[in-house]
Amino acid sequence: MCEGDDVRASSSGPEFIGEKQQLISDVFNINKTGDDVRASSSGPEFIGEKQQLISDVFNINKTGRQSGHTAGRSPSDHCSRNMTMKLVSVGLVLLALLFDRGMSHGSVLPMDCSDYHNRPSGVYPIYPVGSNSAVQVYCDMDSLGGRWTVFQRRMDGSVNFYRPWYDYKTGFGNAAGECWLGLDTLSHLTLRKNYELLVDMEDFDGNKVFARYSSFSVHSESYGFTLHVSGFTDGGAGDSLSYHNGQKFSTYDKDQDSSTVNCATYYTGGFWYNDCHRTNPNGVYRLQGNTDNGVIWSTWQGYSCSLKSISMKIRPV
Ligand SMILES: [Ca+2]
Repeated sequence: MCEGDDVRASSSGPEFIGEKQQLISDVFNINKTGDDVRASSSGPEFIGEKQQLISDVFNINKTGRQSGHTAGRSPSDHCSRNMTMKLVSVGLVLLALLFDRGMSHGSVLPMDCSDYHNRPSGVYPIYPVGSNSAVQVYCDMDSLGGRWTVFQRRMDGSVNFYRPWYDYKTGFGNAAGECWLGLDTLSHLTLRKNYELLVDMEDFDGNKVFARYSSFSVHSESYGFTLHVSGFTDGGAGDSLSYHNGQKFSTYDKDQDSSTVNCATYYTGGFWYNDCHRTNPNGVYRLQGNTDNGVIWSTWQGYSCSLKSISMKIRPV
């Protein structure tokens, strides 16, 4: 996952939502299973469910207190206690409704960036596998309709991408900057929903192009995090990724490529190498110049011209 400690201070909006969400979860102990909450939480009905839940809690509390402490109370004690409970109840309902307005329709825990609506691009928490799976990600709310969950980004060379299997499996970097979300999270997300993929890139002359794929998924670790990508649409970049379709992921300490050499070592990155690549987005970041192991998208800039920036992002279809 992407480390976001230094990012949280600058993302008060989403963090605040997350706190409210956690508070509500803690109060009502809902969504603890980590299963898909969307099916049972659609819009106004779910608000009604929460209100009922709040009423139930209120009644339980009231019943418990009354049964245990009825002796010696004056009518005014009873009255003020009821008033206090009603105020608490109203407060909780308002909190639940406020929380609900901040979230998307029918989703309590945002599973990915598509669950955030009418927000600017930035770092937000998502919950790929339930309430205990919070991950900070960068949400691209601008490109081609927005709501993209960024799982890979290069932009300034601030993060080393020549890393071992464990790092690519669990994620590294900074959600606000250069980042790899992690194969575990990618696999969890894409096995639960159908996703499309957008790859945005820019060269050092300021030219911007993209490649889009209508279907993208990553199989589980037991299948080597195999890449499945198809449905190419050209945004000027050409198709450098289909060559990697069906490949397992490889790092310098786990060679699962289709070459006699260790592609991850040879091209100084980690990727779904074949024999070896048509694109090397996790290669060495170069400020300028030709390189064999740079950040490459060959169908646009060839095999030796490293890009200024590239980001890979997914959105449910
Ligand atoms: Ca090999």
